[in-house]
This record gives sequence, C-alpha cells and structure tokens, in this order.
Amino acid sequence: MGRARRSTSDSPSALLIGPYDPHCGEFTFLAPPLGVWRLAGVLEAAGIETKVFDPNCCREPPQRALERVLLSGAWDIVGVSTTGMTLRFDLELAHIVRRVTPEAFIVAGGMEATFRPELMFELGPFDLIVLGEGERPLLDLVARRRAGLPLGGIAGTAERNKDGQIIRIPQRALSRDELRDAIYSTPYDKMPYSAYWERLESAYRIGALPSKAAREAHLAEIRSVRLITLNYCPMGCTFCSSTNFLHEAQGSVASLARLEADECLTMIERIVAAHPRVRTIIFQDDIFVFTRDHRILPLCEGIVAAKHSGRIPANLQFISTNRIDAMSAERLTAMSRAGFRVLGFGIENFSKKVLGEFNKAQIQRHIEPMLSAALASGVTPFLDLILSSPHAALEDVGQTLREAYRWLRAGCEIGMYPYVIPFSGSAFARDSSLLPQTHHALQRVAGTDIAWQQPVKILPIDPIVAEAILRIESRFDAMLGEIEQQTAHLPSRLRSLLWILSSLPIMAERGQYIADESEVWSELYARLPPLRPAAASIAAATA
Ligand code: B12
Ligand code: SF4
Repeated sequence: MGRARRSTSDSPSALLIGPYDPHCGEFTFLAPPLGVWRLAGVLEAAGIETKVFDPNCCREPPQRALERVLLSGAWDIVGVSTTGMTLRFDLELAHIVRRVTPEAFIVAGGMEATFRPELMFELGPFDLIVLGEGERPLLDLVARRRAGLPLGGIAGTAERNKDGQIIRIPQRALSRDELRDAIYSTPYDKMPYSAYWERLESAYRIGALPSKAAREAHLAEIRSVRLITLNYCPMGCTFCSSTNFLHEAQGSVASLARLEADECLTMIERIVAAHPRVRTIIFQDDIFVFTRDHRILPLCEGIVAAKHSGRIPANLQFISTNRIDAMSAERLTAMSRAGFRVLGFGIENFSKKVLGEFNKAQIQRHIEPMLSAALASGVTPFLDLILSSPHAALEDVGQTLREAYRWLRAGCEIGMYPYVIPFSGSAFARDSSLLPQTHHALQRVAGTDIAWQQPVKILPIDPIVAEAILRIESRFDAMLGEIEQQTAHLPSRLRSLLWILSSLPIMAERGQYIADESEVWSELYARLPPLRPAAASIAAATA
C-alpha cells in the first residue's frame, strides 16, 4: 500500500465525510447521508470516537467548515463517501483533507469507490479504498491501527502495491444479523433531521402556500426520516448500479438480507423517539415489497397495533418503493390502513420493448391494474420514469409521455429523467456496444488541476430520437430556470409536468401528439399556486 502508518493512540478517532452535492443540495440530498451515519454508529458502538461531516448541511462554505473540523482533532482515519453524481465534489473534499492534514490516513468508500477503485487512486489522495459495506473493513482497519499492525490485506478493500497495481480483496456481504445490528446502531438521535427540515421548509416557502391543508401536506413530505431495511436489490435492471454493488465487493453473488417485521417496528419506534416531530417515515430500500413477501402484512398489522396502543403517533405516515408486480389488492389495503400514503414504483417506461431492454418486461401487465387499484385505495403512486433507452424509438418516447400525462391527471406523481445515466457498475455502463451512444462530460476537481471525462448520458441509437431527447432536455432546462426564478424550488413531481410541456412542440414536429399545451399549463398552475401566469410566456420564449 502507498502509505503504511502506525497507530499513535489507543483510542483512535474517525472522521466520515458524506457525499457532497453543492448544486442540487436542496433537491437531492434532502436528508442526512445514511451510509456514513450508519458507519459512525457501528464505530461508536465499538468504542471508536467518530464524527460525521455532512457537507450538504453546513452554516459556512463546506470547504472552510471541513478545514475547521480537520484542525479540531487528531483524526486517525478520514473516510470519504463517494457517488458517481457527486464524485468531483467528493474528490475536492478529499484533496482538502490531504492538504490540511498531510498525515491523515484517507479512505474512500461508497458506490463509486466500490465500482471504480482504480479511478479513485488515479484522481484522489486515498490510501485505501473500501469495497461494498464499510462496517467490517473499517472496524478491521481501526483494530489494526490500535494494535500497530500493517494495514494491508484487509477483506473488503482495494490497495495499490509498490508497482502501482490495484489489488482487490473481496469481502462477503453482511449477514442478516450483522445487517440488523448495523441498522440498529444508526444513531438517529444524532442525525440533524430538523436542520434539513428547516432548510426544506424555507426552500418550499411553506408560508406562501395558500391553505392549511396544502401546508400540512408539504410538512408531511418534508418532515420525513429515512430508514433502510434491506441490503440490496436482486432484480438486475440493466440501468441500475445498486443491484450489482454487493456482488462487486464480494466477487460472487451476494445473498439478500433484510429486517423482519418486528425489527422494522423497533426502528420506527426509535425514530419517533429520536425525532418526535417526524410525520413520515420513508422506507428507502431499493425495493420494499417483494413478489414473495412474507413481511408486509405482519408489518402493517404491527403498525396498526402500535398506533392503537399509542406506541407510535396515530397520524404517522409511510412511503416506500416497491415492485409493481409485487402489489395485490390485499397488500394495498393493508398498507393504506397502516398509513402508507405514497408508494413508489420504478415503472421506468410504458413501452414493453423498452421495459424488456431494462430487464423488467414482466412488470408491464401489472401497471394499469395496480396503479388503478392504488389510486382507488387512496394511496398516491409515485412513478419513476426514464423517457428513453438506447434502442428506444420515437413511438416509445411518445407512448411514455402520453401515459405519464394520463397517470399524472389521474392522481399519480411522477419523477422523470430523459435518458439512461451510465452509472458505474450498471449493465448498460459495462456494455461496450453502447460506447458510441455514451456522452462524456469533462469534470474538474476544484482547487486542483485534476480533470477527467465522466460518462454522463447514454442517448438513443436512433439519431432522430437522440436529437429529440436533447432538444427536450435543453428546453426543459431553460423553462425550469425561468420558473424557479418566479416561484420556489420545483419538486421532481412537478418537474415531470415541465418535461411533458418541454416535449410538446418537439414531439409534435416529429408527428407525435402528446397533449394540449394550455391544458398542461393549467395542470401545472393547479399544483403550484404561487406560479404567476406570466410564466406561461416562458413556453413561447423557449420553444
Ligand atoms: C437514499 C438514496 C437517496 C436519497 C439520499 C438520502 C440520503 N441523504 O441518504 C435521495 C432520495 C436524496 C437520493 C437522491 C439521488 N440518488 Co440516490 N439513492 C439512495 C439509495 C436508495 C439508498 C442510499 C442509502 O442510504 N443506502 C444505505 C446506506 C447504508 O448504504 P450506502 O450509502 O451505500 O453506504 C454503505 C456503503 O456504500 C459504504 N460506504 C458509504 N460511504 C462510505 C464511506 C466510507 C469512508 C466507507 C469506508 C464506506 C462507505 O458503507 C456504508 C454502510 O455499509 C441508493 C441505492 C442504494 N441501495 O444504495 C440510491 C443511489 C445512491 N442514488 C442514486 C442516484 C442516481 C440518485 C440521484 C441522482 C437520483 C436523481 N436523479 O435525482 C439523486 C442524486 C443524489 C446526488 N446529488 O448525488 C444512485 C447512485 C448511482 C451511482 N453509482 O452513483 C443509487 C445507487 C441508486 C441506483 N440504483 O443507481 N438518493
Ligand atoms: S432499479 Fe430498482 S428494482 Fe431495478 S435493480 Fe435497481 S434497485 Fe432493483
């Protein structure tokens, strides 16, 4: 390994830095970074003093705040969390760590580090990369530092040998009991959810909302706490990286682990005790309800009983992300009774052909009946959509836009993305035949002269579809900028209406009628009262 160091203290301390997103902090990292907080809980439980630095929730510029934290203690290990979307900013912080504390032992972990350890060594000042779940490798690392042992050869890490070669040492995924213990260690009482809620409340300009009911609805959305009860998703969607995360770290197929119903309830009670103002708990599992799921019905019964006995507030609500083919009338009814008010579904696209390309054709026949059933049971479905795929035709894009608009009007909420993002580790990102369709962006690491080309979009192979998607995207960007100047932050469910609006003339020019423009504007006004009618002129200006 590059820098082998020896422990200087019997009680080592660790600083863990969450992923840093300066541009979209309000829109994306709306919550404390769960990964590093869970790690901090596990380290603290093992007697290791640990501090989380959250660059998305600082009172001063995060760079300065980080320098201050670095100088405030003698950190034996500094861990930097990475995701693909935030990598350039995560690297900026890692370089600050090296500059301010040249002797620090710096470790990178998280999604991007796991899939691209060689890139981390190339671009970052790291001594070691952790692959997959960080709990075991970090505990091992600290134990070795305590004992003054060499830090090489730790399971679940990648290191660079003297010749500059990267050596990966796999680790098995956490077992069910280890996962439960890690989740139980998450220090919810220390996580600054209130600070995030306050920021979000001002971003949404709560006071500006017209009626008490609207304010309450937004507060329920904002005052949420996230809980993960699963270690990974086995579904294998081709655009998804998360499905391959544990396999990558283990070097073989990892098995799935998740909390039981009673363990979920224990966590819910702990969250309520730690954050009594919480209105909604978001089960942030990749998928919460499975096709062969034995947990959901007992969990719903347990929640109802806990509400009855006053162990949790009667008005506590829940959100979860689920497979639509795992839904049934019985499950929907039980979830609705327990207080699940929004159910997320990764629908992705309404075209069967595109769904096949995404490796989820089997969900198609469940979409119509289950969305209808969810709406009828008073639950709001939240659909995630990707407008195009590498092999998408114009008709597929048109079909998805039209269906999206239909379901929005029926009461669904929708988050929409124009194309596949080639996340490291996803099947699409590994498919070399898609390289000609893959667009890169030059990313620079602030404060350094480091730059690299990062894959950012996979466009449709058909040039007509690719051109249409790019034009829709640039029209969307222009309209969003203008609208947000006149109103407040536009949440993703409203942005989908803007995607539809942006697409109308472009799809019409190519023979695809999507919807009536003035009607779509009316739908947007209806959902965003403070929007001034003048905003309608933006449509003309950006056409
Ligand atoms: C929750 C979540 C969110 C929340 C974040 C809330 C929060 N602050 O925690 C919200 C909704 C805000 C969000 C937003 C987005 N997300 Co998101 N999100 C997730 C999700 C579902 C769970 C993350 C999580 O908390 N996992 C549980 C914790 C315990 O695991 P973890 O963070 O991976 O941490 C473990 C290890 O990675 C490791 N580790 C992590 N950090 C470190 C650091 C060190 C030093 C060490 C040693 C180890 C280590 O140890 C941890 C414990 O075992 C993941 C999917 C997933 N299963 O991970 C996607 C995921 C991370 N998101 C993703 C994406 C794309 C997005 C968005 C871009 C979506 C969008 N288009 O808006 C935005 C952008 C965010 C941004 N700006 O970068 C992608 C990232 C892909 C990639 N390769 O980078 C993922 C993987 C989903 C996917 N299938 O592709 N997301
Ligand atoms: S997109 Fe969702 S369902 Fe598909 S593999 Fe990823 S986490 Fe699982």
